[in-house]
Amino acid sequence: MASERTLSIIKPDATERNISGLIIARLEGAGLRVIAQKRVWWKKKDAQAFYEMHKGQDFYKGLIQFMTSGPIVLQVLEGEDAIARNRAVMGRTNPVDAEPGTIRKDFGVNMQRNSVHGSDSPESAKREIGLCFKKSEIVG
Ligand code: YYY
Ligand code: MG
Repeated sequence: MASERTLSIIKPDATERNISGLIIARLEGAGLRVIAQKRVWWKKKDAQAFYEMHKGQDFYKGLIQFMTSGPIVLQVLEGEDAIARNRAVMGRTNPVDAEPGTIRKDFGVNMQRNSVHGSDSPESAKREIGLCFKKSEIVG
């Protein structure tokens, strides 16, 4: 597998608890390199654009509300098999189901406040990176 890029987000429940650094250490420890990073506070339209594929789901409104409730950290991660590697170190969506040693198991609060986002495919990584970063902000 060649080197790949993926979009990572540290969510408001994690910035609120001041554990961004602990999460970044987990990502770096898994062999992922941060090649772009910024702290932002999303407006409703930013969250709606990012999560457009979930529109209509019962959790959508709560998700948009949560993702605009505080600062988040947007990151591009690079590494071998970065998309799957990031998903593996994140753990399953619901922290209760996440494997021991994963970010969501150790830091996630519940299904909504699950600390991190990671792209789920090469197509979504490309779309999400393009939504969140200009080319000049990515320094590989
Ligand atoms: O990719 P991942 O974040 O693991 O889960 P998705 O199914 O893409 O859902 C995105 C996001 O929505 C999830 O991280 C939390 C929230 N969510 C929720 O609050 N309740 C659900 N039943 C499903 C998802
Ligand atoms: Mg997803």
